[in-house]
Amino acid sequence: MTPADQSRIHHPAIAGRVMSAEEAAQFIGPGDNVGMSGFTGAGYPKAVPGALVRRVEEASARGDRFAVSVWTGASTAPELDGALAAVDAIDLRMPYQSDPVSRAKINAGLVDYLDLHLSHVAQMVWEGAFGHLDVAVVEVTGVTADGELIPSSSVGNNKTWIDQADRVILEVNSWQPAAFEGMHDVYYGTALPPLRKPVQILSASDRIGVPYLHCVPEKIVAVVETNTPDRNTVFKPVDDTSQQIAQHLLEFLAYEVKRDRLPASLLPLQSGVGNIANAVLRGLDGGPFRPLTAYTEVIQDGMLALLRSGTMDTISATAFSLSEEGAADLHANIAEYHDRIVLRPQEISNHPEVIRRLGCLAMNGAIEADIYGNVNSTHVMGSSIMNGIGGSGDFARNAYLAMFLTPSTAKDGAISSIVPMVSHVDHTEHDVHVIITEQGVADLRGLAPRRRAQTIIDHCAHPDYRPMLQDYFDRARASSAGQHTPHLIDEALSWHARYLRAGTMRPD
Ligand code: 0RQ
Repeated sequence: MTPADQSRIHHPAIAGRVMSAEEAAQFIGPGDNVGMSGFTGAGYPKAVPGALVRRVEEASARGDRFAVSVWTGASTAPELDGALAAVDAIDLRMPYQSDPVSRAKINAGLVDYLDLHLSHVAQMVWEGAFGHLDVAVVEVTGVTADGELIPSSSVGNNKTWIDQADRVILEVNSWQPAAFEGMHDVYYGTALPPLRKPVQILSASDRIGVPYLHCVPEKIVAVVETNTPDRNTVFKPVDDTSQQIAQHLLEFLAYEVKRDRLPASLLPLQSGVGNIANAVLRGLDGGPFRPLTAYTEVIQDGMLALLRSGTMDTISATAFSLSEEGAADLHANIAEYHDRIVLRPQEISNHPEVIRRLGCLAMNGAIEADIYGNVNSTHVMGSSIMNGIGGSGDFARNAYLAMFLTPSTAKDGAISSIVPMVSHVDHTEHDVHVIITEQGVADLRGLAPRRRAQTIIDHCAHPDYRPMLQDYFDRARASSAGQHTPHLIDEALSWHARYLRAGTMRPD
């Protein structure tokens, strides 16, 4: 617990509600809808979820079931998602998760999961689509003397949780830098139609809100002090495949600049998280495109490095997702970063209107793509969820250029990521402009379906699978009933069926 003289809570009435996590967890009851902070492992509550797990275990020892619905910004950490899922304390989870324990429970049919566009969540909660929010559990960096809440390393849906919940539990985490104050931009001008007004963001650096979350002090039933790091994002070393994908993307962007289809400083970047995104960001550092900006969801290490080197000017996002070294760099050099980073609520960081206006260049991962350009980002073999659509749909559907990046094979080559027909569709052929694998780039703009198919087979498929895809496409063209998007419908998903049966899509 933070010593009193270093307390981050400067409002006397709110300071009077400091208590243990165990006491705070008593404000959460079975069947409650609980809105928790947290986005890609940043700014999630660190103490109350563990105390809730202990309550659930006690209830279970008495033979009682204790489960809640957990609503967040996006993914959290093992001590929240994993720990609650492990004791079967989650009835319904939304809008995004990436935890292995939680994933297993969802895929076993034990947890209902709503996999939502992240920009949609707040408005659906405001309109009451998921019922009433009982409790908010929100990590903040501090509380000002006026009772304003200084947000933490993610904003996510916190404004909505605090506004909508009957009861608010705060976790005040003194591990987060006090100097975060002033970095956030919380926009309170949102409304449901027909009262909605334009969101006046004309560049990534624009601030249209206030740096604090508002909450009437009477709603704050408990405050728990913590001093606990965010989950560290562990990056695998950039491998050859990621590097090749990054290289193809950078060459493609250079070509677009050369053709005067993009400005030399590009357009605001949106980047998903992970190994490939990291390789792309690294490749941009010190390169010819500058000064870059980002209008994105998540700031990972590679983006901080771009700010530090001066390659990038400003980043607008809703959360950090940093490694231990990245967080140490942010904390040590916060003064330098402070005015060049804006963290916003996710309904604004992912707002379709703003993404379309700014002309974002969206770069997201894919599980598989089909020869006509439909992309599956979420499901393995049609039925099992991996993570969720997250913000990829918000950006892809509205981006100036929607690019999807994936290795051409998965599971040591047993699976081709390019298939005749995706087993699940997240991004339709209408929303996908460019597909990039380590084999090359398929620029689908201006191509009718049959030309798209040939381009994807030629440029993106792995050589081991290219002849199989060509054979499928040739036979479909020869015998399909319709020649606009030729398919052999009874064979289209046979590759997936074969993997499920034989453990490989490869021919005998
Ligand atoms: O599984 O670890 O069990 O082997 O999928 O694949 O190659 O490590 O790639 O971590 O970049 O994830 C689409 C899932 C890619 C991610 C996806 C298996 C593969 C591995 C992960 P294992 P990789 P990545 C910003 C935007 C949606 C959300 C989004 C994602 C695992 O990018 O969740 O974009 N995107 N958000 O083996 C079967 C295939 C497969 C496959 C990969 N074809 N068939 N399994 N895998 N391809 C962030 C937010 O919105 C919060």
